[in-house]
Amino acid sequence: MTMRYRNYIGGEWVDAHSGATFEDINPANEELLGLIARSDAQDADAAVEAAAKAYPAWRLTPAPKRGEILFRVGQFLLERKEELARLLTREMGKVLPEARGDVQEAIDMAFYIAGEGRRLLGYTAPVELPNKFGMAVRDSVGVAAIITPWNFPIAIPSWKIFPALIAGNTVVFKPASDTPMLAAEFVKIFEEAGLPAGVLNLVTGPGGEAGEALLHHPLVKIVSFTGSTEAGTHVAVEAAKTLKRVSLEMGGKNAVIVLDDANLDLAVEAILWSAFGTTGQRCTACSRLIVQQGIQPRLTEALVERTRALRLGDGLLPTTDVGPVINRRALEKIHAYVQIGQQEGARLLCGGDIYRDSGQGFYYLPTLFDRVQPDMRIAQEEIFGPVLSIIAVKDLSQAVEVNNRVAYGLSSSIFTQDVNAAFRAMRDLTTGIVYVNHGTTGAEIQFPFGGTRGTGNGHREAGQTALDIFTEWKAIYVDYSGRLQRAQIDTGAFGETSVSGQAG
Ligand code: UN1
Repeated sequence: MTMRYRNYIGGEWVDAHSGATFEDINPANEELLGLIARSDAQDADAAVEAAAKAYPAWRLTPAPKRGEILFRVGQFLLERKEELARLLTREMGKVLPEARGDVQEAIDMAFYIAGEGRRLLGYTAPVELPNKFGMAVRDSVGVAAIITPWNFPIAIPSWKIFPALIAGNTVVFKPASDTPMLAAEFVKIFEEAGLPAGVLNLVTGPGGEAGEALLHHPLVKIVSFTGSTEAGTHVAVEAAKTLKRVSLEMGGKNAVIVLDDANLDLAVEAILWSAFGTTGQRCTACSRLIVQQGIQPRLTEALVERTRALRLGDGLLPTTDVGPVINRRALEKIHAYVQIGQQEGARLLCGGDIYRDSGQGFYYLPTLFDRVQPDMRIAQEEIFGPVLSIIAVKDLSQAVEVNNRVAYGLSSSIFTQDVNAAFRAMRDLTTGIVYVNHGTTGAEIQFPFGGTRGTGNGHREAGQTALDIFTEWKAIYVDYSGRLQRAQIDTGAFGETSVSGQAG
């Protein structure tokens, strides 16, 4: 029986008002998984109105109480980790151990942020005048529109939804149309955990219809978006028209640097995991290997051998190393980039084609290029698939320069045993995340996540910085002198009068 998934608006599961649906397909075998509500602007507007209606009461719910609900969500996620991970693999394609990791990241975020219910720290500082007190506190902002991609169908929504809710905002959640089922299961857990109606709303459907309405609705105060740089730029431009706060996480062109003195075996393991884990479909995936000339032959040889041995297949099978890519469009885009690479003069070492042995599903052979020049399109543009370009350099300075000379700046990594080289790299790599002796993926939720240049617009998700996206600072001054005290003024025309006589 085909599952039917609905929107969740004001605490009710409802069809799109038009009754329209779209199909959700398993990328491993093209099986139909479910029929999903195809929302348009009218559905999105209804969700925003429900969120706006729920906002005043949620804002005044004490943050520790909000936190208790989020702790319950974390507990339910933990109990259902396996079930959610299996659905995630079927809907999105990543191999089961990685799907479990995706759910685990949501669990980590739930518990981390639920604890903020008893922190949400502001600060006090001394003030200039006697008998006066100053403090800075965090306030909620209003309705947040949360627009998420398919590659981390539960982790990325959790990075946005938990901080938005703990801070007292209400949410309209618009997941990618490739992974709406997992989004709906996630929302059901909030419902079961006792989140009041209207605080979290779900609208599914292609971005062009429902998503666009969220960018324009005057009651939406924050837009938090993860996706391509092209789509994110559009979000920023449209949302600016009504002065919304916009937080963007976009593309990456992340590199691993390997210096001659590196631990070769460790570097090989880390590069394979970063480049071909999640079939290369992470914002943090490694798509460039910047290697010093001395170690290059041995490293390349080891990588070719190991890449050829990777087993493609359904992510539910324990024998699978690399799952499918998300859909046919992605498959075609990846293949087009491989052809561009060959036309540009890079040398194809292995892979380089659609894998058709499985008959059905969207599989691409893990692909390695060498003789890649830093300015080639395959070394500059985000491919979002299992394609790694090897770029040779003579030393650390050139490696850093090549790393930094792309339009993105999410993650970078260096393998070396030289502490001086490692510290220079930490200082000079201009990405939001830097790893030493570890690949480019695997960020933990208690640290800021985000990037420079075309990767972001200055915000950082996760960590304490997540709260800055979803709160408004309010500075409060309390003058208990009973007199008019004037900050910054030496002497004044108005004099200093005692008003109540209770000063001091
Ligand atoms: C992403 O690819 O958009 O750091 C998120 C990592 C994961 C999150 C990736 N924790 O690779």
